[in-house]
Amino acid sequence: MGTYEQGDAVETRGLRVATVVARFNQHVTSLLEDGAIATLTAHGVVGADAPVFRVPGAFELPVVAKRLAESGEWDAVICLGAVIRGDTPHFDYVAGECAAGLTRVALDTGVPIVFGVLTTDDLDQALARAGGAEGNKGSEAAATALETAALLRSLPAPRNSKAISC
Ligand code: INI
Repeated sequence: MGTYEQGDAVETRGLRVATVVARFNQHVTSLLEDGAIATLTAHGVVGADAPVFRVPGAFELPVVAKRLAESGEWDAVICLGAVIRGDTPHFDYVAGECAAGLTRVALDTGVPIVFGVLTTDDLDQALARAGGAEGNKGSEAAATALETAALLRSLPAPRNSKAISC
């Protein structure tokens, strides 16, 4: 499995990052949340600049991410969930629609929406990625959010954002 390398020094001062956590498979997602918050805290993104919101399951992540992104309050939104295959075809719908929805929100709003959703065959694989042998995907999601938000902040604004209406 690939590993995530933190990019060069990221200027995180002043960044505001919201996290949305799915309660489904909470024993896994709470570990992802711990990892994400620890990484945000290590970069000085804390308190009111790093609120956590909860949704029932991964399927609900896109609609809440969209509202947060559209508010203009947040430089990035981290979405955390755990979709575990088990025996049900529900997995494919939940995981697929969640991923597609989050991608759409990011591209529609221009706000980085980070996909910190585990999609695994079983619980052991999920736990391995939630602070176990394979690292913590929540922590990686937070590092991705900070790096991407800082990069976007340093880039020229889109042309149409400078339009003045008369
Ligand atoms: N939600 C998850 O976050 N993970 C799952 O593994 C899961 N499974 O397997 O069903 C799941 N289902 C609930 C779904 O996200 C919605 O909350 C539900 O369908 C209501 O819209």
